[in-house]
Amino acid sequence: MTSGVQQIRLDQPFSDQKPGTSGLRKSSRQFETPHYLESFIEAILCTVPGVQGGTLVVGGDGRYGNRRAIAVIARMAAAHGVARIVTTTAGILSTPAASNLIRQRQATAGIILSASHNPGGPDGDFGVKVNGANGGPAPESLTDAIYACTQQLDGYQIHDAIDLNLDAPGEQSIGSLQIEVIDGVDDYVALMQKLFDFDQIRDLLSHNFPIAFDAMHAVTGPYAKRLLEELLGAPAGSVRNGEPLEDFGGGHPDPNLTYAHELAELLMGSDAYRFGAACDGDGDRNMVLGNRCFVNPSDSLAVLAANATLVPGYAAGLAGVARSMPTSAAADVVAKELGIPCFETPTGWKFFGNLLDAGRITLCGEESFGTGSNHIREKDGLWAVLFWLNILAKRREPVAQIMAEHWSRFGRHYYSRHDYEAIASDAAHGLYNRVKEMLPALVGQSFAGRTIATADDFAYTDPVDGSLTSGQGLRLLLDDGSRVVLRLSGTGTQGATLRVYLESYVPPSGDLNQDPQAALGDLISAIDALAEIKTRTGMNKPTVIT
Ligand code: VG1
Ligand code: CO
Repeated sequence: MTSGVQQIRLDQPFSDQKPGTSGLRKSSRQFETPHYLESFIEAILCTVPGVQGGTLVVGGDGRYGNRRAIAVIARMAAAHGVARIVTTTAGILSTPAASNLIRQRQATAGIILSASHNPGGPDGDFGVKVNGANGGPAPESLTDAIYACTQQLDGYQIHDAIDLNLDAPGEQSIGSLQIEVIDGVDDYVALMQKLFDFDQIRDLLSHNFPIAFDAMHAVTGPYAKRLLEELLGAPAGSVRNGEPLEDFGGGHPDPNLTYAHELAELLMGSDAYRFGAACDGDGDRNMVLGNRCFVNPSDSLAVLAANATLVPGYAAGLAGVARSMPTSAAADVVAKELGIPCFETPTGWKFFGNLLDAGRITLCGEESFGTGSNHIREKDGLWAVLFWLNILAKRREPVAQIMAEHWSRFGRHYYSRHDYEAIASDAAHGLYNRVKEMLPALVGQSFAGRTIATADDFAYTDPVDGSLTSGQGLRLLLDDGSRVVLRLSGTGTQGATLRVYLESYVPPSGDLNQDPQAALGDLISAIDALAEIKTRTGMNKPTVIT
C-alpha cells in the first residue's frame, strides 16, 4: 500500500447505486451521505479496465458538489495507482468537451460530474457519469458491473486529504498520480473550428443578425462566450446567463419552452432576434429557435441531415443516421431520400456509440433536445447551435422558412412529448404495467379513429455487437403511421416521471401549418382514456409539454 493511503471500511454497501439512463443521479444530500460518493467511485475504479497506470479525464458542469467530487476522485485515483488525471480550471468541463478530451488524450475513461438538466445546489441533484475510452457513455454491460460492485463493497481506498488547486492551469501530484489542470474550453473550440465555417458564420452575424444564447447559468457560458462572442463576433451580451453558478441561479437548466421561457418569449413573442438557442446543465442538449419559430428536436435532426453537405465537416455526406425510438421519424424520411440507413435505438446516448465507432452513422439525435455526430461520442449542444448557424449562413433564409421548405419537401411529423413529473412511484408503475399487460389485446383495436397495427414493448438488438436491450418503452403503432409511446424516465430523482410521446405524419400535400397540440389532439385524448393518465396520476395536465 502506498503511504498516505487509508483503507476505509463500510458497515454495509449502499443498495441504491444503480446507474440510470445517464449515470448515477441522486439528490445532492444523498451524495453528501458519508461514503456515498466514495462508494460509487470505488466501484468505478475497481471495474473500469485499465485504471491502474491509466489516464482519467475528470470534470463537471460546475454544480454544487463539483469541486469536492473532483478532489475525492483525485485522492481515490491516487490510491488506485492511476497515473494521470486531466481536469480543468474550476472543474468546468461540459459533457461534449469531456468526450472530446477523452479521445484527444487517449484516456482510459472519463468521470463526468453532472445531473445534466436537473436543478443543482444543496437542495438539487448531483450525478456521476462514466465514459469509456471512445469518449462515450459506458455501455450497459459496464454500468451493470459497476452496480454489482457497489452491491458487495466492504470498503474503499483513499489517499490523505490534499489541497487541490483548480484555480489555474498547472500540474500537481498526489503520490505517483499527476494531476494536470487545463483550460476546459480550448480543445473543444479547436474541434468546432475544424467542423464549421467560422468566416461564413461571422459574416452572417455581422449583417443584422442578432442572436440570443441562454447558458442558463450552467456549463456552456464560457464555451459560448468564446465561440459566439469572441470568435464569431456576436455582440457582448448575446450570451445570457453566461456565468456558471453552483445552483444555476435557482433555475432548472433544461432547454425547453417551459424552463427556458425567457428565451422562448424573446424569440416567439418579439422580433428582436433572428436566432436563439439554449443548452442544458452539462452542455449536451440544445434548443433552437428562430424568430417566431420553435424547432422541435426531432425536426432539427432531420434538417441537419438534409443540409449536412453545406457544412465543411460533413461536406462528404453522411454514412447513416440514427435516432432514439421515441424521436419522430422525420430523420427517417430524409435518410430514405438520401439513400442512407437510419437506425432506431433505445433512449440514451450510449446506444449510438457502437454505430458511431463502426462508422455506420454520422449524425444522431433524440427528441429530448439531443443532437450529435461522429465528432465525439456524446450529444453536443453548442455543436448543434453552430451547425444551425452554418446552415443559416449558407442559406440566408429565416429559420421559419427553412422549416416550411423542409416540410413541403419531406412532409411534417407533428410531434409532442407530455411529461408527468414526480408522480408517486406506485401510481406510475401501476399505470405503466397495466398498459404493458394490455398490449397483446390492443392489436386490431380502434384508437383515435385509426387502428392499432402493432403494440409492443420496444427491444433493440445492437447491429454491431448483437447485445439485446429490452423493456425500452410501450409503443402503439397505428395503421396510418402515427404512434403513441409511453416510457418511464430513468433520470428523475423524485418519484417517477411518465413520458408520453405523440407523433402523426402529414405528407407534403397535407395541412402543414397546424398547431402541434391541435394536430395531435385526438391521440392525446385517446391515450388518456386508454392509460387512465389523469385519474391514475391525479394530474389534470402534464408538467411539461414540448
Ligand atoms: C432523458 C431523455 C433521454 C436522454 C437522457 C439524458 O432520459 O429522455 O433522451 O438521453 O435524459 O440526457 P429519461 O430516461 O429521463 O427519459 V442528459 O442531457 O442527462 O445527459
Ligand atoms: Co445533459
